[in-house]
Amino acid sequence: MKSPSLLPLLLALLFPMVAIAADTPTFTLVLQNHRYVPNELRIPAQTRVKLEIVNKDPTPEEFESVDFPAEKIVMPNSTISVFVGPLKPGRYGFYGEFHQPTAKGTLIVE
Ligand SMILES: [Cu+2]
Repeated sequence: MKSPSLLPLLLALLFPMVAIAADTPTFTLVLQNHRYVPNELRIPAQTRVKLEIVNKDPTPEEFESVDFPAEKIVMPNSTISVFVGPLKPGRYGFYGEFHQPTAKGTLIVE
């Protein structure tokens, strides 16, 4: 049987998740011709951010960094989400493991 007294509990359980999801700053990187666009992305320091990586190329790529923990495959014509940070201010390189000569970029954390 449903009781009205459950409502505050449900709200308390659900609302923090909604608030966290809504407050996560989100940035988009597009892979096109095996390059990241933009190849420099400014994100806020000491903040967990969500990167949406859109692969417009007809081949898979792997978003990867040695400067922060990240390694995730992006299939052709697909989008993935990667959570990054919180990071200290600075410059953090990333690359596409499958096309390293061209697919490189920098997170500028400030
Ligand atoms: Cu890798």
